Amino acid sequence: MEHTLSIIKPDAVERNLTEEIKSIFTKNGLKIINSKKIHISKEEAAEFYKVHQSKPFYNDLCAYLSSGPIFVMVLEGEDAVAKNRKLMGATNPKDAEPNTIRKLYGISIDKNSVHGSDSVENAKIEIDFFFKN
Ligand code: IDP
Ligand code: MG
Repeated sequence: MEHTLSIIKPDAVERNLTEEIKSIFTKNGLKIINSKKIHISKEEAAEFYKVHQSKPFYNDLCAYLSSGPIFVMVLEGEDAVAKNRKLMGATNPKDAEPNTIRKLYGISIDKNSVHGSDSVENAKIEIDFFFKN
């Protein structure tokens, strides 16, 4: 069984979309095996998103992820990484396929409601980041 990390970002937690988004995962064969609601610091967000540190949007991205509570989950299932990415939709909600989470709920390219690991390797790193004590 494969595992991946999903984050419901501040824009979606704030709009009380957590239960709706969780049900999209569970209805599509992804089991939520661990989860927590947390509010991370900008420094923690900077560490989490360090692969993007050279990007022009890095500072805003870190400020945004730490701007309010987030809901982090470990999803388990067959092809969990790819399945989650498909359910999320494209980074920019405008380009996302119909019925994907970002098409349904995303506000803009930065407030796009969810994060999902992009590979099995990064999923391990990201799960450890939030759930290894
Ligand atoms: P992903 O979340 O679909 O994997 P990434 O390219 O890994 O997309 O970017 C991480 C996050 O950075 C995105 O989810 C989005 O919130 C933000 N982001 C990506 N590209 C831009 C941009 O061009 N402007 C502002 N924010 C961006
Ligand atoms: Mg990414």
